[in-house]
Amino acid sequence: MANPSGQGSNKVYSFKIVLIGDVNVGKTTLIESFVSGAFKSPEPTIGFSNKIKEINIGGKQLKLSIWDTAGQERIRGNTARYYEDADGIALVYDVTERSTLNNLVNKWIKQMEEHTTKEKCVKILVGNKIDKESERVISKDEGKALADKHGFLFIESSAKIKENVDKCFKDLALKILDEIDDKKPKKDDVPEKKPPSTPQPPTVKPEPPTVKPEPPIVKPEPPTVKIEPPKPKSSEKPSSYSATPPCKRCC
Ligand SMILES: Nc1nc2c(ncn2[C@@H]2O[C@H](COP(=O)(O)OP(=O)(O)O)[C@@H](O)[C@H]2O)c(=O)[nH]1
Ligand SMILES: [Mg+2]
Repeated sequence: MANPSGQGSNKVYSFKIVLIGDVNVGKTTLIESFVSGAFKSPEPTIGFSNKIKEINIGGKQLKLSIWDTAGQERIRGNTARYYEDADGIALVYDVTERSTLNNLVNKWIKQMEEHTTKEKCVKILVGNKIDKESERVISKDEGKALADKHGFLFIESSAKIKENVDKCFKDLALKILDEIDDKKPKKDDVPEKKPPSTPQPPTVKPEPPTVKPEPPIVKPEPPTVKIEPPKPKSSEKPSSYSATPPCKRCC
């Protein structure tokens, strides 16, 4: 969820929004009123379901997948799946029933914190049924103080007379969009461009040549055999033999 799809102005942002709070506070009626615009007494929600509503905010196309549930008992076992990947959560109470606000504090907020998977999940506290002003037991200031304490957005609504119903979902969606924009690097966050540096000599050390030097080829010298004249035998008398042939005239 929260992933824009498409190009340029055709981008569609998909957000998952879940509603939590006690049975009978008006969650299903709020969704019906926002999605279809009609107020009707709905059947009590069994398990959980989701409705899709496409809206345009500030030129941005949003596809809201709004998840609805009955009381905590009904979503037990699927609780993690219900909260998983939620971009926004509406915590609803009935301004005429104190226990519904107490249960948000003691039960629903804890469960939400335990199961929310997205770090930047936006929450809005919704005090519903303000059309029953004469029966009101929770003041606007008390609701606002609780929202401020937890860092939630705050709104009071009436699903019956359709007061602040659209605003409730639009305020939530707008804040989710803000959070997405916060994640994008801002102009100031862009790291300065470094001037092109002068090319540095490579730091890689030249490897020694792997070729083993060949041993020098030694040319065998021709054998220096000395031819000595034959030695006269010691027993032999020196002869008058001469290598020179005898002269035919005088000898
Ligand atoms: N007077 C009044 N009744 C409401 C309002 N919202 C819901 N209801 C009624 O409260 C009852 C419970 O509403 P429902 O949406 O089923 O509550 P959920 O259990 O939280 O989903 C129904 O009878 C609704 O018609 C509201 O703003 N004002
Ligand atoms: Mg319901």
